[in-house]
Amino acid sequence: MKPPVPRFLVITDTVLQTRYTHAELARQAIEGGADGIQFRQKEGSGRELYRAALETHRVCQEEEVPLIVNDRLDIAMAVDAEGVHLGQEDLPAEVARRLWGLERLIGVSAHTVPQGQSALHAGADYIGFGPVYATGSKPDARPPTGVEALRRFCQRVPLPVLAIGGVRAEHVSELLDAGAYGVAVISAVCCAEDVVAAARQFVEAFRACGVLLGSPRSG
Ligand code: TZP
Ligand code: MG
Repeated sequence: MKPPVPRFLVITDTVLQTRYTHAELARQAIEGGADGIQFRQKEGSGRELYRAALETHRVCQEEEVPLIVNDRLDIAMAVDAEGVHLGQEDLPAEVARRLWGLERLIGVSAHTVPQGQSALHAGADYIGFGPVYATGSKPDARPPTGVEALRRFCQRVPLPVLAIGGVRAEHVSELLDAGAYGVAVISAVCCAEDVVAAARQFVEAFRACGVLLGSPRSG
């Protein structure tokens, strides 16, 4: 069965911090209450990515939290992940859907309403919209959209929207208020001194808005 779209997706990017592996980050983020993990590694051979994603998936499976692989449908399929996240320059979502079937999560990064609508028609399950705030984690990021652009996007694209880019726990309330379904976060969790505590702050911020996350550790 297809898992629910995560509301608090922690993206493990080991370029930004070198203390922990993807699997170690995933374990701590889940311990803190993340209800989804995205494996994101822009560099390395297919073999390296496969090994690291496989190890990360084992952790996610133990904890019953879905793993979504960024960019690479081949790696996502190879490790039997729960989903894949595709950018505008990656494989089209309809191709991923055709190759991988209806039971997997497919996320698409969208920056404009037409991109969001095509993702909807291509069979995407959710959208990553951003960067909403300034981010230091993506060298080729566009300028921040701000919260009002997120609000307009959410009004026009009837899919769950995860706000991404510079998101911190204190933003959760205004992002949900703008119509976001959830958030996707790298640095606020993965670069924190205490990864578990940083993730818990997000869980608390969701709870303060009346949103209880579905993960086994967020209760
Ligand atoms: N896509 C848009 S912004 C971004 C990605 C992958 C980086 C998000 O990282 P951070 O550290 O949460 O700003
Ligand atoms: Mg991508």
